[in-house]
Parts: sequence; C-alpha cells; structure tokens
Amino acid sequence: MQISQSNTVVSPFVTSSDASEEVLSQLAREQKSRKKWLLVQPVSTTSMMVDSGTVSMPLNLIMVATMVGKLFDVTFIDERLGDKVPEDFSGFDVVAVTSRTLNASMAYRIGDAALRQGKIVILGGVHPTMLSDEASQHCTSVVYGEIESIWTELAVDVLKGTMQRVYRAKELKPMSTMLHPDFSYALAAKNAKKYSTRIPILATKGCPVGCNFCTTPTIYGKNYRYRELDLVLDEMRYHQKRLNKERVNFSFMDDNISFRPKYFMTLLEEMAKLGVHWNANISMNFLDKPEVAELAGRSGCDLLSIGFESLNPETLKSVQKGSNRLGSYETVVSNLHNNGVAIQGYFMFGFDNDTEESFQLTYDFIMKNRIEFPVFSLVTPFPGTPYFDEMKPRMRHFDWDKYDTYHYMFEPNKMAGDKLLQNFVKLQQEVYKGGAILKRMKGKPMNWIWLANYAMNRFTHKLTTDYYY
Ligand code: B12
Ligand code: SF4
Repeated sequence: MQISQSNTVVSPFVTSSDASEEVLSQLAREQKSRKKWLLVQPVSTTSMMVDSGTVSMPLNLIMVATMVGKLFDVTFIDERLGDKVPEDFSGFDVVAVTSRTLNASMAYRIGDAALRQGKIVILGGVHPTMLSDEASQHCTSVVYGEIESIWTELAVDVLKGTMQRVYRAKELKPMSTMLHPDFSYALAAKNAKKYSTRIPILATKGCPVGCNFCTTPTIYGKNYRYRELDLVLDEMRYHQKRLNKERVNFSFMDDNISFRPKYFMTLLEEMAKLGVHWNANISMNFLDKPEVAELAGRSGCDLLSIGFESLNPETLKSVQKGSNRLGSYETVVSNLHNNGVAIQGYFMFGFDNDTEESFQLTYDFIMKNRIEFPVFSLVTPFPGTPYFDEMKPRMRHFDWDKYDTYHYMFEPNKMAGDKLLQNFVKLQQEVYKGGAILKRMKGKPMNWIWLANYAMNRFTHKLTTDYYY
C-alpha cells in the first residue's frame, strides 16, 4: 500500500547535481583506510528530569550514525547513559556532535577540545542550525537541519578534506530516501539498559501549524513530508521480528503526526492490524471527531502528547497556535479517554497574559478532565524563533544551560516574577499530590504512566522556586 507524496509542499530550491554522488562512490572505493568518526550525544546540566533516569534512544544521532556508518567507522557515545567522551581524540578523524539548546555548552566544550587536537569537528541539531554563526566558533562545520539532505556533499568534503563552514541543503529530500535506522549503534552501548524500551520511529517531518515559539516552522517552513506507509510498517515488522513479539511499543518522533488526516488514518488502520502499541506528539485539530479517537484507541495508541499550552484564548492567539480551539479541549480529552488513550498534556506559564487566575484555571481543567500526565514548563523563547526575536530585549539571560523550559526567562506583563514562580511550583505540587494523582488516575491501567506520576510526586515534594532562577 502506498500513500503518494503528491500532497507534499516542497521548498522552491534548485536540485543538487548527481556529480557529487559519483565522486563520493569513487572516493570511497579509493580510500585505503576508512576515516573514523566519533558521534556524541552530550548530556545537559539541567537538574530537572529531562536528561536523567531512563532516556529515549536518540533517533537523531542514530540517523546520523546510519548514514555515516555506510562509508566510515563509527564510535557512538551517549553521555546521558554515563558514557564518557575521551579526552584524547587521536583515534578519530572526525568528531561530530548533536546539540539542542540545553546541551549546546557541552557540545561546544567537546568541539573546542577536538579542534585543539586538530580534528574535523561537525556540529548538527537544532541549536547549531538556529545559531550557525555562534556554533561555527566551536567547530569546523555546521550542518543546517537534517543530515540526509546534505550527506553527499558533506561526505565528499570529509573524504577530500575540504570542509565548508556551513552545509545547508538546497532542497529537502523526500522521506522515502531516508535509510532504515540502524539501532545497533545505540543498543551496543554498555549502559543501553538505561534506554526506554519504546522504539523511536518517524513517519512524518515538519509541522506547518506555525506556532511562533517553535523551531520546526523556522527550520522546515511550511514543509510537511511523510514516508510511504510501507516503509514505516516494514520498520515496525522488523522490530517485531527482532524482539520476537507482536506487542512492541513505538514512540513517534514526529513533530505532529496528524497533519495530513488521510495519511494518519491509513497509518492507524494498518497499525491496528499489526498489533503494536504507540504514542506520539499530535496537534488537536481534528481529535474532536470521535471516530479519530476511536481509531487511535483501536490502533494501540497508549498516549498522545498534546500541547494545550494555555487556557487563555488571547495567549493562544498571540503565539499563533491555530490548531487549538479552547472550546474543543474537553471534547478532545473525553473522546480520547472514552477510547482508552491517555494524555500527556503540555502547559506553559509565563506568558504576558498570564495572571494568578491562570494557574487555578489550569488546575481545575486538569483535575476535572483527569489528564493523566500533565507537564508544565516556563515559556522559553528559543533562538531562531520569531518569539525569541520579539522577547530578546526582555530576556533575563542567554545562558543556554538554562534553556530547558524550566527556567525563568522574562517577567510577564501581568505578574511579578516571584509570583509566577510561586504559583508555578504550587500548581505542580497540587497536581502531583497523592490524592490528586488518585483522582486523576483511578481506574486507569497499571502502566508506566502511574510510575511517571509517582516520580513526579517525589520530585515535586522537594521543588522550590530556587530551581527556576
Ligand atoms: C520527539 C521530541 C522529543 C522527545 C524525544 C527526544 C529525543 N530523545 O530525541 C521528548 C519528548 C523526550 C523530548 C523532550 C524534550 N524536548 Co523535544 N522534541 C522532539 C521533536 C518533536 C523531534 C525530535 C526528533 O527526534 N526528530 C527526529 C530526528 C530524526 O530528527 P532531528 O532531531 O531533527 O535530527 C536530524 C537533524 O537535526 C540532523 N542532526 C541532528 N543531530 C546531528 C548531528 C550531526 C553531527 C549532524 C551532521 C546532523 C545532525 O540530522 C538528524 C537526522 O535527520 C523536536 C522537534 C524537532 N523537529 O526537532 C522537539 C525539540 C527537539 N524538543 C524541544 C524541547 C524544548 C524539549 C524539552 C526541553 C521539553 C521538556 N520541557 O521536557 C525536552 C528536552 C529533552 C532533551 N534532553 O533534549 C525543542 C528544543 C528546542 C531547542 N532549541 O533546543 C524542540 C526543537 C521542539 C521545539 N519546541 O522547537 N523531545
Ligand atoms: S503544533 Fe507543535 S510542532 Fe507544530 S508548530 Fe506548533 S509547537 Fe511546533
């Protein structure tokens, strides 16, 4: 079964030539010894829970390893597992590091050390993409966006030793050309047990909703691409076979899996036949239709992560979150709950329209609608987004270590910073009190979402406003 890519909006760039592909194969054949790459997923310094305990397998670096491994030798290090980056890089020709904003300073430290030892250093991921001038100070080359669309050029230059400062694809390749990710790089890690058993998978890329605080529209514009369904399903079958069981848990890494309803619904129908379980990020556009929630439940969906963001219509408008209609929130939740789908609800605080009342409203909404896994963050304008440009003059600091969405970034117009943080802490403690957890979770299946609530209960006990400064 094929769902064609004819709906795909493609950026109006010129096509790259095939000449470099030929050069690449030629050069690869001529190489006497394969160049050695060290690939690193750095840990961040955040004290919050995003980078500790069980972590998800990094599909970003796995994709990089899969491409690089076709031509070069790869050593794969995930610092979040406790693996250490060597101080001596003499065993490597290239040191390539992935980075988001919260671990940019760690990525830069590794880059600086490898540069001092004369290595080719490549930085990629969302932060170097958004701030390539800054990242360039710490590496030989920055890769803008996905490696797949620029790989041929980059690989040729590494082989020839003629590196450019920034690699940016002239056009994005269709996702059908994406290689089947090779998980052996991650699974071979000494501490691979620390990885979540949920397998990361990708069906689509991009999200044209266009929220002004999100980096995805900046990087991929109005582009929304998807893989042929057979490729996604083959990948699922591969893991079912590898693990010798039908009920494999998949975690979609898509920005917004439902942007093309026809594709999404067909994917779900097929997953229902496979008997897998899955979770994903999704915008709520058409989750108010009961048949979509019914199909989600039937297809093995355990949990959907939904950015409710705010219960204030003015805030939703100001951040251009066109996918959210306040009037649909409760319908979306009850449709999903009626079909056994749990909700990870994202809520942000610190917007200019927030008042102390916003916290009470959110608490009431969460408790009344029994949201299983509420996640609260402080509004964080990330570099490269329109929101960052707007808020720059009001930002308290540009210390990237604090860009984990758990730091106080600017004083909102309608409340003082200390009041914001006091209410933010209180809300989390109230929602994760034992009694509140029971109220939200009673009668729901005994699974990892209970464990997450338990962990949050323990964590929020010791939470103080100091965490957020
Ligand atoms: C799925 C997802 C998650 C998952 C899984 C994360 C994981 N383990 O990878 C979960 C839910 C755990 C998560 C958590 C968080 N996330 Co998140 N997440 C995403 C999302 C939607 C997709 C990431 C993904 O895996 N895509 C699929 C892979 C294959 O694509 P990719 O990451 O773009 O990688 C490609 C390129 O970047 C490039 N590349 C990447 N690295 C390198 C390295 C080299 C050397 C080269 C050459 C190329 C290269 O090639 C890759 C392959 O194509 C992104 C949005 C996005 N599109 O980036 C947000 C995003 C990364 N998350 C974001 C945030 C803020 C968070 C949290 C802080 C949220 C929170 N409050 O908890 C935490 C932080 C976790 C952490 N420690 O990083 C922000 C980060 C913004 C920024 N500037 O740093 C993003 C960009 C969303 C946004 N708001 O704009 N996230
Ligand atoms: S709906 Fe989500 S992925 Fe899409 S632009 Fe908004 S925040 Fe980004």
